Amino acid sequence: MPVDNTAVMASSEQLMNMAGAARAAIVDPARITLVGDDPNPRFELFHAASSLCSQKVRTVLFEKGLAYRSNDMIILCAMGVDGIIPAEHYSPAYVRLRLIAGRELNQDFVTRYSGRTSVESEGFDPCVVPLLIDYEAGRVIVDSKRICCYLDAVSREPVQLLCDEPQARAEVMRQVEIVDRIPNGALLYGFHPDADRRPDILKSVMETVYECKIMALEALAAANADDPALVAAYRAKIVKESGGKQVRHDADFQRAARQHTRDLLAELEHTLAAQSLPRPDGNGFSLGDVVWGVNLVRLAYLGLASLWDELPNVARYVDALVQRPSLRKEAIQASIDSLPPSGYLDALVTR
Ligand SMILES: N[C@@H](CCC(=O)N[C@@H](CS)C(=O)NCC(=O)O)C(=O)O
Repeated sequence: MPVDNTAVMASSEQLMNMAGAARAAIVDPARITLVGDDPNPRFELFHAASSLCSQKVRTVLFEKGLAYRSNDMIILCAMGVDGIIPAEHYSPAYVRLRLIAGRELNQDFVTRYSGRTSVESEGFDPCVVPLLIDYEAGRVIVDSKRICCYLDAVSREPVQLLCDEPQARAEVMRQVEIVDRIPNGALLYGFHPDADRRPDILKSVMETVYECKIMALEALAAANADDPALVAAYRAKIVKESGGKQVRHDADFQRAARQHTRDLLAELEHTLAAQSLPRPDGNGFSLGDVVWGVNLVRLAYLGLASLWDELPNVARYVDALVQRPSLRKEAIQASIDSLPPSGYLDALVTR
């Protein structure tokens, strides 16, 4: 992505201070690590091991061999003895970092829940991961799609994930946009009326997830009442999560989300059959393969690999993608390590 004129720059010292404050919300310091052998890396990532959007960014960082400071955040709220424990990415310091980055987006806050998380179609969610800091450029960047494109632009070696040739690049970006609009929120959080194959532990977490999120966000809005920008951010998030709560058990909504995903996979089958996507096992590995790879692993984890039972090209594509070391580590292994066990994911790995 070319560095645009609207890029919001900050001094390295200012960013270091803000990042330090955001890091302070991470309860277990063992989740703050250095990836690579640079003790003072150019990049710092706030993310979550389990998060699909974070997995996309980490896969790109892996492909590029880039060193970074990794802040693996807990993105679920929990009930403690003294009341609600907010997720770490809801902390005021982290949200302040997102608000800086959000100024580049030229988008209003999210105002509704659709089950999708695309910034372009839904607006800016100030309370999510991932977020990247580039200390050399003095920039904070949000939105996985933008972060991935940014990293590809600043570091062209050892693999270039977006090629220079305009037509091929446009096709890769078309795939990236398609994946960005998959209703992943609906598929992860929602209760499907017919065949809900999510792990039981996950289902039981999802029974109260929205209540916990809203309670935590209300408390944070009240505690930061003297900071209008933070309050507006928390209020926007409350609106979105309240929408999710309403449709969590809505059979029509859940069926539509799954059907939409089915349709996108059918479209992918046609694209692959026409061989207009580069092969993921060769030099042509692209950002499209990164985002499809991460998302197909997630669908498999949720027990939705049956969606490509009748799609032989997609099935072959999955088989090739799961061999890629970056996807094995950052999508498959990270999901195994951070999410409740799913026999469907195990089946994918042992194939
Ligand atoms: N468009 C954003 C979406 C970010 C997003 O929705 N992140 C999810 C994890 S994949 C999250 O942080 N969820 C926790 C929450 O909503 O509280 C991106 O691609 O970065």
